[in-house]
Amino acid sequence: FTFTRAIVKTCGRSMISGLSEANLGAPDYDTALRQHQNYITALQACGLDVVVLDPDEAFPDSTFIEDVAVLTPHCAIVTRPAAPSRAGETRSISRILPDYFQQIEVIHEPGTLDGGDVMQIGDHFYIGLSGRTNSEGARQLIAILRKYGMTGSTVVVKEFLHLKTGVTALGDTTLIATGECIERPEFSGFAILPVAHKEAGAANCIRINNHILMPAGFPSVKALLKDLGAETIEVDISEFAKLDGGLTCLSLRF
Ligand code: CIR
Repeated sequence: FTFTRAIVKTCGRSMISGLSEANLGAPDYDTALRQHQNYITALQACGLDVVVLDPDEAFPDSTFIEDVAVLTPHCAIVTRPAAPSRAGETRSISRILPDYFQQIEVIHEPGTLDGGDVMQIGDHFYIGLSGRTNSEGARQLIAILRKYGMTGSTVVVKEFLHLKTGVTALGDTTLIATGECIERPEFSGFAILPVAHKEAGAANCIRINNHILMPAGFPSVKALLKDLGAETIEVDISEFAKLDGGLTCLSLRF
């Protein structure tokens, strides 16, 4: 959970036609831009040097940059997003990653993988098998991780868009989870902070250095994290939630 940098991508006006199952209406672009700026400020408050990429109007969902790459201490992996409208998003990240990583790997057809399905805890990566990530994508990622001395395993995801929609790591031994992710046998060795359905959005938090970023508007989860003694920073991402996006999706951290 020690990071020094993050990459984010500013949302473009086309975001209003991004993919969504949320039924919360279209996002307001100006509010989203402001929220994105606040998100960057929060990452900086955690001590990160933030690289801000320009918006790309051709890709309405490209602000959810977490999905196009998996960053590890030993290599970067360019993913292969399953949503047809997002497939071309990998081009711009492929150009940038060599500035920061010597080893670049790629997920190939017929594998599909979204970074939102990948939860790293130390040298181990939990990979959600979701509507976006297939078993071939997970198999390729595990093979790449092994090559660099890391490990991966799969977790079936049924209720959520991505694994990290339902569970994120607050530390090496603690997860915050909701719905089906609370009971998954794969996570039985962890202490789990359970999040009720009505605050499910708060299961997507980001632990960075000594801070935990959490989405604004979830008072009981905030209280729970406070009891843990964690230093939390709340960020309002209501406009991104309208596109099924959480806090983690908006950045790549390394
Ligand atoms: C999509 O459906 O691909 C975007 N509207 C939301 C992606 C959210 N990403 C994430 O959870 N990692």
